[in-house]
Amino acid sequence: MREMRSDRLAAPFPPRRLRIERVRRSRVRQTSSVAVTVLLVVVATGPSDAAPPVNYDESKVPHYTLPDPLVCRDGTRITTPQQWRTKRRPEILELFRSEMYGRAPGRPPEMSFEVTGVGEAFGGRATRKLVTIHLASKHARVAIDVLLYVPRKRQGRVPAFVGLNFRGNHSISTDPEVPLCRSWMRPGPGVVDNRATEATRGVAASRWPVSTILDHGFALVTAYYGDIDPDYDDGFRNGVHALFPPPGGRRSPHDWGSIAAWAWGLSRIMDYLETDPDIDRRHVAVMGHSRLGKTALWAGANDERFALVISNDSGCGGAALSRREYGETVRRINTSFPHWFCDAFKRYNDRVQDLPFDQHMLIALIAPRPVYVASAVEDRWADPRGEFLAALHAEPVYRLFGKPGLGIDRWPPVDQPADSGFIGYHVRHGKHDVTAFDWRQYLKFAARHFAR
Ligand code: GTR
Repeated sequence: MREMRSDRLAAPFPPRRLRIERVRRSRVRQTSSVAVTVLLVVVATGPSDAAPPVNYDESKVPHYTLPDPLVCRDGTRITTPQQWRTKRRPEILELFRSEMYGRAPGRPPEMSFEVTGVGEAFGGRATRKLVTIHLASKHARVAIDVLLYVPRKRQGRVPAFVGLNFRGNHSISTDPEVPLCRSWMRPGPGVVDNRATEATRGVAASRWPVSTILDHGFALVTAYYGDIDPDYDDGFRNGVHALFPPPGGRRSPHDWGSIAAWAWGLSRIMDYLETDPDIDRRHVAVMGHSRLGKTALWAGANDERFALVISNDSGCGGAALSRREYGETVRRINTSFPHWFCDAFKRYNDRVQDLPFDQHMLIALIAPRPVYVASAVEDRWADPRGEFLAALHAEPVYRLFGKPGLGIDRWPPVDQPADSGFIGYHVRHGKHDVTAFDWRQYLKFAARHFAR
């Protein structure tokens, strides 16, 4: 039995239930003085876009119908991998580009790679490489510092995990030879005047089990996401956006936001990896957590050189279905982070049911390459169940290629990964984070697929 809830494909969208919800809410306002006070405060402080309360109640998830990944806008049903590749996949990609993440440019006019340091790390188990990617156009110059740890015990080229980090390359381990990141950083412990200090060396080490990754024969490649685009709303003037100013300084509603910029940066890292003699370019997995999990999915959807894609707790705008409106919603994410998506995405703030896609189709764009979606049971903001359902509804596209998908059709119990097919999934115990448990599954999944 497939999981049958309000996530049916092809069932009509019944607007009645939503209307009932609205009526109920307005009644509460009339009868509760607390609600009236809250309303007055909101009016007095003036935010025009006060969002409805966050929904964590499964019974309040609206009924919805997901667009069928295998039916084109003109009604054509896709029945062969060839049709998917030439017709439906480009169509979906273009819809995500124009309506959600924004259209990114191609390679920059000037790009060069500078190896600034090679040494031993992790007690001689790894070769550490420091590489700077220099990007330039006639408008700006940008440098992205890439850190690689390559296992020294190896025969030939090695497969790799590549993922952006939140706090600088120096934060992923206590390796003293990694230069302190000098780029703009969001406020946080050990960050002074938006710059990292030595106090932040190694602070993200629990999310990056470098030794274990090396022991499994993989290289780890990482870069600070703020080197690509600082994570604040500056009207898209800094970071890699500065390389490509829009004509006349006027952005189109479909121009790239920050997630698209970070994903574009991952592709530039891939450009470098293709030139590195230690890396097996056919076996590069892209991985990311949270906003960088959204980024990993979008990078993998756009750039088929990523042979495997991992989304860790990516939530709204990542693996979670937008139509469920559980936890973080499209309206909320567009309000808190107006720079993450293209402006056209804001048109869907209050009408997600009109989106010409949902996030199952983002996952489907990765087919037939293996993809792994991970949730955490306490991470309700990211809608763990909605992440599972998106993975489940990507399956028809994998089946089109003759590839097994999840192998289950119900949300699995906590800590029981479904990893036998080409779509992996788990919901682990605990909070929004990347843990040793998560990495164990990714290493196993990647080792199995890359061994083929
Ligand atoms: C939250 C945001 C999420 C997620 C997270 C993160 O504030 O609402 O979408 O991306 O940040 O990236 O840590």
